[in-house]
Amino acid sequence: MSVQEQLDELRDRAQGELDDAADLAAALAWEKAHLGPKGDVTLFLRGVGSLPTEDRPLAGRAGNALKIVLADLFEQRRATLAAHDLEQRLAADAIDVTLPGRPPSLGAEHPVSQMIDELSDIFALLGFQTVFGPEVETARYNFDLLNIPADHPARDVWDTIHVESPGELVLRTHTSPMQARVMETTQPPVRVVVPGRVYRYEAQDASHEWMFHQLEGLAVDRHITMADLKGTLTELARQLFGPSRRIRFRCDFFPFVEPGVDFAVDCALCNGKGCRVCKGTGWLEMGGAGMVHPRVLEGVGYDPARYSGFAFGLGIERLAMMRSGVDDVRAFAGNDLRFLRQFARAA
Ligand code: YSA
Repeated sequence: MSVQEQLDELRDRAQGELDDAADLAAALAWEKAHLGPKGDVTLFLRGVGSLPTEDRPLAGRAGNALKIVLADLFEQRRATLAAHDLEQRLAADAIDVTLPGRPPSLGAEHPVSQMIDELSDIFALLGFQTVFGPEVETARYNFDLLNIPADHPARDVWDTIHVESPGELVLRTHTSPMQARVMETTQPPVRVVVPGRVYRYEAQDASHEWMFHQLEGLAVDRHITMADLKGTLTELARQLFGPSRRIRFRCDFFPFVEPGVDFAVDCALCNGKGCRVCKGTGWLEMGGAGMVHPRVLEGVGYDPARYSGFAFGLGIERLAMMRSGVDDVRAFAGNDLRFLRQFARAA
């Protein structure tokens, strides 16, 4: 076979293979096989020196011409395949800008926050201002100023979570510490409600959480009596639950009141028949209350001979349970959107 025939055969074969290269990777492999340092065209050109002298000029020219032709063909094929590749990737990543957008999911106010707003509104109409206090509290406000000294057995019933051990700081076990904080900075008449989180190291069940919310209420003035306390909480129950829900006051003990009561409503979940939420009694305790103890008044510099007051602490989740028929207090902090969405109000 003459040199020219060899090169013609090489050119036909290389051209056929290049036409068959289906993608860029195959085209690059083709370039290496024919035009790379160990490619067949390169090897041919390197071998020209060993040909008979008379064949060398023709072989050299023809070999170089073939190299240029193949490099040209390669460049055209590479450009075609690269364009095709880009087209395919664009098609795969295509975004249809005419599709309607996904509506962002809007948050809604938590049922406990809704209850707090509602309670603040009701108490505002009764002349009470809403104020807030710290959740990390000193033992002085959480206990001492509430007539619960350090060695008093009543401290044990509060299931306290201590921030420092041993130490002065606790997570407040109730909103009552705000009674002293408000009175220390205000002169009577005082009428405040204090909503907020409280914490207790307590076993959980359908009506007990370890973190829950209370609403403290405090009224101090001349001539405040137990009738004012009962009237205020009765009005609250009417506003929240309507005229037919029964309410009950029973004697109870809290070191910071004298006398003290517990305030309950008949269980809305079983209509007073008895269930696991009201523990079969037909009543669910909403809060503790009473006439502010003279020692508490003295502790903040008020004269108990001149001023009297009532105070109460209500469980906000319990009120929301009775109001909306929720049968487990743990649902409020459970973070289940199916539960929470039922309370979403239209904006
Ligand atoms: C009493 C007299 C006052 O002059 C002022 C306030 C008080 C209330 C007192 N500070 C207190 O915390 N009483 S309490 O321990 O009985 O809690 C009050 C209310 O919080 C309960 O009636 C109940 O409704 C709610 N509660 C108590 N423990 C709870 C709870 N709610 C959910 N989970 C718990 N673990």
